Amino acid sequence: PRSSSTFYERYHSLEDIYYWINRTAQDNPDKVKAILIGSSYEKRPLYALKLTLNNRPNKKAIWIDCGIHAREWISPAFCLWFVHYSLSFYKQNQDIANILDNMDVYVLPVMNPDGYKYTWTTNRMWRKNRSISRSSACTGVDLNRNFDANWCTEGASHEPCTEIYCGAFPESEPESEAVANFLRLHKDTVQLYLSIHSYSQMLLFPYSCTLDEAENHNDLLEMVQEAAQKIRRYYSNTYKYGPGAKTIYLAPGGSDDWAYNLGIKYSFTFELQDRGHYGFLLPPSHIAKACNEALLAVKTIANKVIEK
Ligand code: ING
Ligand code: ZN
Repeated sequence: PRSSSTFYERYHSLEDIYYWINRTAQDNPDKVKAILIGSSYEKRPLYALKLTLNNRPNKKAIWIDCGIHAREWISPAFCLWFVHYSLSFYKQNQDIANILDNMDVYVLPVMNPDGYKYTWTTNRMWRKNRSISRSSACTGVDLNRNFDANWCTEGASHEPCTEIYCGAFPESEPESEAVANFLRLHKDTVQLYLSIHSYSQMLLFPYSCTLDEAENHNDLLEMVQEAAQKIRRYYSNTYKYGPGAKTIYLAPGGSDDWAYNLGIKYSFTFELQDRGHYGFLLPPSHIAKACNEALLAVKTIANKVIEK
């Protein structure tokens, strides 16, 4: 018999997510702070939650962003899942306790609120943000091509009508600029960068913007390999892993490559479920498993970063 789904096993409108952010901060005043890091093209606030479950001094931090791409609904669902899990199971789960005792976690649930809203009201398959171009009738920049990492070379486009439009210049978009500004300010504490996408079930790391190997390639490879092995073992699911350019495709201007070049040496992009059957339209009944396996990957990688 199927039990009814919880809040975290459903997809939520942007308004509901803003309400949830506010409520989560209010209900946990000693553990959670909402930080306004900027605003979107259409002037919606970009709130990140900072989780501090242990007040130890000189802690390092993890950054997790979700919802860079509007139609990838499992991604914001994961950010909510992660925050809820952290607050609920800190006292019971060794892995999450070890992470939160050693690191603060910044979670940006929806990096592209204008696009997310648009997928709920107008076009479910929208990917980009909603910025209006000066040179074209087409709308939107691909925020994951708008960062300053081999910006707009092969794998991105100067044509505003494409899905991989890089924008007028690096960080031309308020959403990518806000994240970049925040990470520049906090680069000495943020040790692990995670960006959550879907779909295709992959654990990716730099570089995506070039075929060159990252300086700590072997470390990064070992981390995602262990995470993928655990997902196979505990969830019987397959995730590919490797550097973005060789595992998925050449893609310049991505946030993980940019964060890596900034000095955040543990930088990853996760592509969550599925492998294309439902694609972006992953049914709500799949949220729990998709989030739990991604959570296992986060735990595995974060705990390996802490050991380093
Ligand atoms: N995939 C990512 C994209 O932006 C990616 C792949 C990862 C690109 C890391 C750049 C850096 O195309 C999806 N599904 O969006
Ligand atoms: Zn994406």
